[in-house]
Order: sequence, then C-alpha cells, then structure tokens
Amino acid sequence: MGPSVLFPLLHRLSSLSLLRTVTPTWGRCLLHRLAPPSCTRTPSFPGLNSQHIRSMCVESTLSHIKELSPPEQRLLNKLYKGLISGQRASLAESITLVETQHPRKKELAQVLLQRVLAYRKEQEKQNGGKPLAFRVGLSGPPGAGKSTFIEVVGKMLTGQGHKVSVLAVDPSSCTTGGSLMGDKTRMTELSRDMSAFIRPSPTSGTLGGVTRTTNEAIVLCEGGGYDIVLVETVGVGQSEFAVADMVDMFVLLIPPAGGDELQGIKRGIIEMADLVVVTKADGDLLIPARRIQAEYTSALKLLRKKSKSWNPKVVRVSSQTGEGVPELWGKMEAFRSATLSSGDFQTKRRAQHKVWMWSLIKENVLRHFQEHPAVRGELPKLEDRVTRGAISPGLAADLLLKAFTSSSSSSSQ
Ligand SMILES: Nc1nc2c(ncn2[C@@H]2O[C@H](COP(=O)(O)OP(=O)(O)O)[C@@H](O)[C@H]2O)c(=O)[nH]1
Ligand SMILES: [Mg+2]
Repeated sequence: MGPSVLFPLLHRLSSLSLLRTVTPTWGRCLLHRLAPPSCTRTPSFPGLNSQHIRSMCVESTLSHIKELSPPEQRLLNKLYKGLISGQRASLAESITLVETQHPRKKELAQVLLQRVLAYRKEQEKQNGGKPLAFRVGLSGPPGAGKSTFIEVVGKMLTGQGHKVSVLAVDPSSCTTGGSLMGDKTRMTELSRDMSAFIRPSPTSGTLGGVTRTTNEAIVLCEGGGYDIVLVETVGVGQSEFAVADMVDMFVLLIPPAGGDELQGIKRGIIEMADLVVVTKADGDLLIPARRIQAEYTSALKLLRKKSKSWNPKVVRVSSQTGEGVPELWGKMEAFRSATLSSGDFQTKRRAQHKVWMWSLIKENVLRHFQEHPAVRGELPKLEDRVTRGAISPGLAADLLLKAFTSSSSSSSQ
C-alpha cells in the first residue's frame, strides 16, 4: 500500500472509532502520574531525570491513554524497576505485556515502553550518543545450524562478561507449531546461563504482529541491560526481511548442502547480508563448506556495495568443534566499530524507527479498512469481478476506497 492510498485513509481514521477509546483525561501526563507527585520533582525511577520527564510531559506523548489506576501504577512501577535492575522475571513479564492482545494491557505496555526508551536514551546520551547494545539478526534455512551457533557464541560472550538475549522469530510457528521446541533443546546450556535470556516469539498472530512484539522485546531486553541481542529467524516468508529491519547487523547462515537446499535462499536476502557464514565446516562437510564459501565470495563480489564503511564477507565456522567461532565474533565486532565510527550504525537505527512506525500504521489501517462494514459488504463482489476480468483492479480499489471514506464521513458526523 503506497502513501497516496494511506494518507486519505489515515485522515478518515483519525475521526473514527480508532480514537474512541480516548477518555476525558486528555492532556494529563501519564509519566507525571507515574512519577508522583509532580513532573518537576525528582522522579522515583533510576535513570530517568526530571528534565526528561518534563520534556515528555510537554509532549504529552501518552495523553490519549486513560489515567492509570493505582494497581496499574503499581504494576508498571514494579515491572520497570525489576526490568532495569536486571531481573529476568520482570523482563519476561514485560515481554508478555507487549505481546498481549488485550486493549488496556496494550496501552500499559506502551507506557512501560516509553519509560524504558527514555531511560535508554538517557544512558545513550551518557555514552556520547552512541547506542549501547548490539543487535544481530541471524537468518538462514531451517537446519542451517543457527540455534547451535547461538548456543556456542552466546556461551562465549557471557563468559566474556556480556549479557546476551536471544529472540527467536518463527512465523511458521503461527501455523505449524514451528521448530521452537527444537531450539529450546539446542540451547540447553545457554538457557541455564544467568547472563542469558532466551525467548521465542509468540506462536500465534500475523507477521506484522510478530514484527511489532519483536521490536518491542528488543527494547525491553536492552532496558534489562542485555548488551547483545541476537534475533534468530528462519528463512521462511518475509520474516527475514522484517528482521533485517530490526537489527544493526544481518548475518546469513548457510549449510554446506547441495543445490536444492540452497535454492530456497532468496537472492534478495543475500543482498541484505553484512556477513555470510558457511556452517558445519567440520568432518566430511569441510570440503563442501570450502566450496560454498568460494562460491558465495565470488557471488558477493558481483553485488552492489551497501555501505562505505563495510564490505560483506563470507566466513566458515563449526559450532561442533568451535573452530572459527571467535574469529567470526571478531568480524561482527569489526562491523560494529566500523559502522559506529562512520555513523552508519546510528543512521540505520534512526531509519529503522521510521520503518517500524510505518509498518504499525500499515497494519492498523489495513485492518480497519478490511473490517469496515461498507468495505466488507462490497469486497466479495468486487473481488469476484476483478478475478473474472470484468473490471480493472484499479477501478475496484477506487470503489472500495470510496465506500470506505464516504460511509466513514457520514458515520462520523
Ligand atoms: N556437523 C555439524 N553439525 C551441526 C553444526 N551445527 C549444527 N549442526 C547440526 O545441524 C542440525 C540443525 O541445527 P540447528 O542449530 O537446530 O539449526 P537451525 O534450524 O538453523 O537453528 C542439528 O542436528 C545440529 O546438531 C556443526 O557445526 N557441525
Ligand atoms: Mg533454530
């Protein structure tokens, strides 16, 4: 859906049921409510200074949300404090809150997120404006060795004093139950590690829903002090592209397998990769792994350069023997420092926020459009006429949009 379609839709939606949940407490500052008794007093949350709270009060970013009840305030205070003091149970509970479908809880999740974001922003400022955490997306076909690699590299990193969180995005689990059970058993050591936090994405919902909750879970993990966030995703559907828009570095893992298995790797995804990793480079698989590394190295040379500060590379690794694992992490760190000093890292993060916002808007607007009674009444008929070639898709779209906007304007008057 392009902006030309979205803008009129948004215009109509702003006067519609989308905002009917708004209560007479417009203009009240929720952060004020959360930091009683005044926005100008020293707040009771560590890391969030009074200037911050004031600026957010002025913006009234959360003014559309109904005032928090005392139990809601207590819940959010408890979660926030537990989260930023590094308690895993609070992090898990906070992620559950952002995953909820319950309308009021969704609002509470937004209040919590806003507070965590403000806290992180303050920390970032103290770090010279540079992001503190490193988000790495790991993608590749099922069975490529992603979870096994995460277990090995995760253990190595916690051993070096890092806090590592792992989020597994598997939209196929929405329909098939996915491979999460397998992941859990493959990350046994890491899941017992007190410096690690492993969380599968919700097993129901749309890719858009998964995108939203994963993005928000990343923010929460960082609030909990996890300085490395690994996002694992299977190369199914559009999930890889969604994950590439959430992370600082995108890594593609490829098994040393025959042509058939590699056919499934989309060309577009190779172009997104900052690093290509050939896995299982051990035993009998070492020779095919070398061949595939050579093939991908020449394939990457033909691709257009994505960034001035980094050239994508192809490396080989064995999670079984551990060979190449420290070197591979070394490459990831080199990427991080090269892009941080060129500013590409920060630019990408800023751009990703916009992508994230638009993906939420698109999902919401589309759902309202599809659920609108006037559209639902017309849709089957028009779809049928388009499929039969009786009218053009453009005309059908115009008619549906007209049905949506005209009945919206009459109902809102
Ligand atoms: N030989 C060998 N097998 C591996 C290696 N890494 C993973 N495997 C095996 O490959 C299979 C799939 O691994 P998994 O990590 O679950 O893949 P994922 O689906 O990409 O997460 C498992 O049977 C692993 O034991 C490795 O470095 N060498
Ligand atoms: Mg896996």
